[in-house]
Amino acid sequence: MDLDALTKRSAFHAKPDGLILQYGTAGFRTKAEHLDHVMFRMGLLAVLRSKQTKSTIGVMVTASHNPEEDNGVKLVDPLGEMLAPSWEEHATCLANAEDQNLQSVLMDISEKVAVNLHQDAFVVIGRDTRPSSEKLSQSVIDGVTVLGGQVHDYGLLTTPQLHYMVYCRNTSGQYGEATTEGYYEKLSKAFVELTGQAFCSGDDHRKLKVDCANGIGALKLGEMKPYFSQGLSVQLFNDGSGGKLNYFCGADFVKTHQKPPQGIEMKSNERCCSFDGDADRIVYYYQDVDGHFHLLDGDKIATLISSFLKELVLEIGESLNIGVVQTAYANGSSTRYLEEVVKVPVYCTKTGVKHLHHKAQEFDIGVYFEANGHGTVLFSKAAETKIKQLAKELEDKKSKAAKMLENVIDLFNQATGDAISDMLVIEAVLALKGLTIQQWDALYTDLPNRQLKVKVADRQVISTTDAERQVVKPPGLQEAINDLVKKYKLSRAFVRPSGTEDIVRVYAEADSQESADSLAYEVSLAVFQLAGGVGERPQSGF
Ligand code: 16G
Ligand code: MG
Repeated sequence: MDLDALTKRSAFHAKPDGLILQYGTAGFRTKAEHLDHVMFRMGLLAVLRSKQTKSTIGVMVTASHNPEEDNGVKLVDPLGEMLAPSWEEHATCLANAEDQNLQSVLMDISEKVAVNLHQDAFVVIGRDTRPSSEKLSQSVIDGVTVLGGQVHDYGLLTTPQLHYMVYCRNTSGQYGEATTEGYYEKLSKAFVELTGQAFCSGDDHRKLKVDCANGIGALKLGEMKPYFSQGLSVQLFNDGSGGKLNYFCGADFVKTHQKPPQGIEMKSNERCCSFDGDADRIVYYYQDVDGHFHLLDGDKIATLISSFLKELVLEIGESLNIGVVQTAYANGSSTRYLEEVVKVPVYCTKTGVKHLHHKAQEFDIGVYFEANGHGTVLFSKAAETKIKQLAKELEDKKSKAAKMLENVIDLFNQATGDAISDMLVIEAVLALKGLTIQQWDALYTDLPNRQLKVKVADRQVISTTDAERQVVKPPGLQEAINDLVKKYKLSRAFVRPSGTEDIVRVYAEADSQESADSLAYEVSLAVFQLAGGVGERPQSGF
């Protein structure tokens, strides 16, 4: 390690005085103008991680669904997974080190994790379409190269595409070819093969309108379209040519406001979906003939996909266990439907993909989705081998189902939730089962719910347990929530400190929208009073 070079280079990426940032649920995230030094340092850290794991590491520059002025960075581990939790601490230490201590903090980390500094390092980089992303990714490259690491800069990519590249590179191409064409070909081939079995009544079934949040999804889905045009015709909206990123559009906007994005022409009963700014989330929706908006979120997606997988598993007659993983935000009706109708075990973890992903790895087939539309399906190696073997056998019902499962394995981005790959799976399932979006929506009815935010002086005064469903601190808050919940029918409420914003989130559901709104409001007040609320008191009425 050339420490002189490091000192010289880091002077170009000075840390602003007094700025403290935390590697949160999905990496660092804040206003773009505060991130240059963090990018440089994450380049350094990626080199250490690469040396330690003797693998290619990914660095993604994006702030996902957050406003265009924000940016962020996260590291991708060798199998396309989120950075290991113990390294999140190293990331935070390194990002917050004062300039004059940078060297020693870096050496400290190398010692702690026992990095062989002579090992080669390889880092791949991707970025979203934010105006600040190009320059920030240059700072990452600067960090990698100053420590002698090799870089491949993919330029513009969706977050899941970068995860895919990392996974491909660390499995010597077995998972797929580590190029965008490789990604397009792998997914499209599986999609076209899978839907080839579907009976398609009329062209309408093959049409889908996609709101791309004015983000990277537009570019990449646009490139990919011709690869699967046989099976599906997509029409892109909010493609970045006019509007602003994530502004009144995208999956997060649609989910939180429960209304259609701007910039999309919706006719009644037409199937539409929205990606978020880096294309790792997706939600579906339609407007009925009376003009009512219907949202089909991550829970509805998990339900559709689990039922389909369960049927195929029964068909092949192998004892593969399926588990569904959700978070506390999952609508109570979805959990009930999964357990009672689909008859699959459901588990709840803390918010954040890494927690769901980890739990889903315990099953032969692990389906995980957050209500916000982030999720995928993981197949264990053993399940995959069994399925592939069966698919090779003589043509019969069993091998046909196995062949379909094989396509599903190829279609899902096994590294992480992916809006493009989820979209293709959903479209395939709808086509194969001959379901309209209305029929899918009618599988169960969501309990009315409401999410609110409360500002407090320090959100860390709240700590939770039981996958964030119970508060342990501050004293008295859980008791207050319990008392409020008792006042309403079919009700449930929880609060948790956000991992990405300086606020506390409140969730409530109940038998009517009025009750859900009123419960959410009352719980917000309790948080405000018992957890050090600041600014204006929560208001009722929405
Ligand atoms: C991040 C997470 C997402 C989670 C959200 C919660 C990843 C890749 N993304 O966007 O899964 O739902 O944070 O945000 O893990 P919150 O803590 O502010 O509610
Ligand atoms: Mg995202």
